[in-house]
Amino acid sequence: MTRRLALIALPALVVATAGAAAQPAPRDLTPAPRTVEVSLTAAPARLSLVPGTTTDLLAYNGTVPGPVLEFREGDHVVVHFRNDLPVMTTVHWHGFHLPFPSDGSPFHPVAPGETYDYEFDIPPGTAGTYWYHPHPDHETGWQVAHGLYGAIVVRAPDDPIASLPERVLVLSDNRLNPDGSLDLPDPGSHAGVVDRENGREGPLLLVNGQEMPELEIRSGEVQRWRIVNASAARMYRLTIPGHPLLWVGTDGGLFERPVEVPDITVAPSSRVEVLVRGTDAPGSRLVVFDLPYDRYIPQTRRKGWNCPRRLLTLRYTEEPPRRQAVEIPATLRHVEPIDTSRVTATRLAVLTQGMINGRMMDMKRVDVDAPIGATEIWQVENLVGMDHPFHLHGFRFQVLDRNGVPEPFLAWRDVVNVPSHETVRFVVRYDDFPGKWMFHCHILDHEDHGMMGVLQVSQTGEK
Ligand SMILES: [Cu+2]
Repeated sequence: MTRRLALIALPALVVATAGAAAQPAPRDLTPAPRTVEVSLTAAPARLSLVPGTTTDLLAYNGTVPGPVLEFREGDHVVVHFRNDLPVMTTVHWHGFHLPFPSDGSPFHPVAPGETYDYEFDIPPGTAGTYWYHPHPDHETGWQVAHGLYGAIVVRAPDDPIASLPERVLVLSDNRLNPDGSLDLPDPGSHAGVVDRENGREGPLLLVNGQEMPELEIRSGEVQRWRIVNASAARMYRLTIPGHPLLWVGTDGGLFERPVEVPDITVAPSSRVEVLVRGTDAPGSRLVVFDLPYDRYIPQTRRKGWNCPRRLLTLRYTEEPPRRQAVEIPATLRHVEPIDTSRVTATRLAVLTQGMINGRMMDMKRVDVDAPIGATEIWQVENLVGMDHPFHLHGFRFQVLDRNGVPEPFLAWRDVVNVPSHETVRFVVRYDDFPGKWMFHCHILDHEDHGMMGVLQVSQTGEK
């Protein structure tokens, strides 16, 4: 409560409109080749999320979402972070394989007024869509609800669809009071309990910080959409009526082959890449929807969960259709399977409401100890009546099977949704970077209330 009062007492420094397009990257501070050096500041900001009102938020470099950061495989990255918030924070580089001190986990908090340099290399083969957000102990949901999140694009030198026009779409949702302030109920109230159980959701759906933005497409064009689910708890099921989606990638980049789907589910914190083919006539418009997805226990299902929600308008330009058909390569890249013959342990993570393996998070405890270089299987079992998206820090993984059904194609992931009463197995190799790596439910309210554990990866013989 004191934290909230302190925040309101601060002057809101920026009054601006959150932008529809993705925010441009900050200036690169170094001329050095293959090095990206940027400044990132988290600070209070007064922005307009809904026309006619303003909301006191927290923002990276003054915008919600924060700037899109762009790196290339092989880059060395330095982010000079400054915490101008009235509260402790961190910046977690979601999905990145990097040294432990740069993970931005609760083990490396940054106090108000302090700075912290995050420094890491972008490994070859990791081109994809990632994102950054705070990860302080117990406060992640509160800080993300205030606007602290941003997308990252990592590019490969040999991307076979690099020539397609591209959009970065950061999805988030929120709940505002009539005066524009954030609706954050008292944790002890009924609404607070429902938020804690469900994960906080709201009816205000934002794409790059804007409600129902209009995106342009030219008839005959194929666009590449990189979609980030930055919501605390909302599961999106995207569909473009009359337009099948060509699903080409997930958290860690492209698949080997595109997969055609009528709609696509994006769990909290995960990312997808889809190709959208503009098959309608010039000048036409249509609405892109978020379809219902039942991830809830019946007692706390939010009202209206079973109604499709409008997400954005796709507007065809008046230009004549592109005459030349756009060819999508049948093979996008080679995805090397992790060698399961080298597996030395299977880790069991049993998910119940608010707990993993019957325990709540304790920063002083190590839940799983593994040697560096080990290949392991994680078996994640969800014993309860709602979905839990499971995220592992530091190491990307490949899903092997779901309820014993082999995964139909290889994909690099760092989060996998584990539906109610289902079991997912994935394989992971801890190929570098000793440290303490979090694994947790990415419904932020669940994570903040302790649905998290610590994987310690050690040099052999080190403890
Ligand atoms: Cu959960």
